[in-house]
Amino acid sequence: MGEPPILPHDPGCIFCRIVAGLIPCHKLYENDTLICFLDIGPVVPGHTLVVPKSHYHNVFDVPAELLGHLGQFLPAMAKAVTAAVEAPACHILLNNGSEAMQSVLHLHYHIIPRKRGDTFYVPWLPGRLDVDTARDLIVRITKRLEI
Ligand code: DGP
Repeated sequence: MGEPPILPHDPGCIFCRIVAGLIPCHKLYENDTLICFLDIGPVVPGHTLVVPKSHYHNVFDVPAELLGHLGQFLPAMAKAVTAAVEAPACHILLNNGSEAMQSVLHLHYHIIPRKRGDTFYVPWLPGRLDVDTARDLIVRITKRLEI
């Protein structure tokens, strides 16, 4: 048996401290790669966080393989959470950067079960996509796409 791998870790990060067992949480599940626990400030009952054990800021710096693990895992936890609170739907949401409402700078997904008429409100105010803007964006985005 070898030593367990040393994960990227930030001692000042609240989620790293939860992963290390230094701060308690209401844990739902964990494996070698990730941990799931109830959000301390649920926007609706069942609001759950899926958190990789390694410290990465967000999808801009997380290795693709880890993101793959998280992506494969998410449907099972989302199904369990929504079924447990008898919700027909859920958000699987990732705030990617401070300006996008990420307050804990350790990558995580929110699972937020949704029911018709619930109290969670997302102020999503659609604008209008005009043709010139769309053409300009297609050029600017596709020339930066590194795949
Ligand atoms: P975000 O804004 O996407 O970074 O969401 C961070 C979430 O983490 C927020 O909904 C509250 C939750 N949270 C912050 N600190 C703690 C904690 O110590 N324990 C738990 N369970 N959740 C936390």
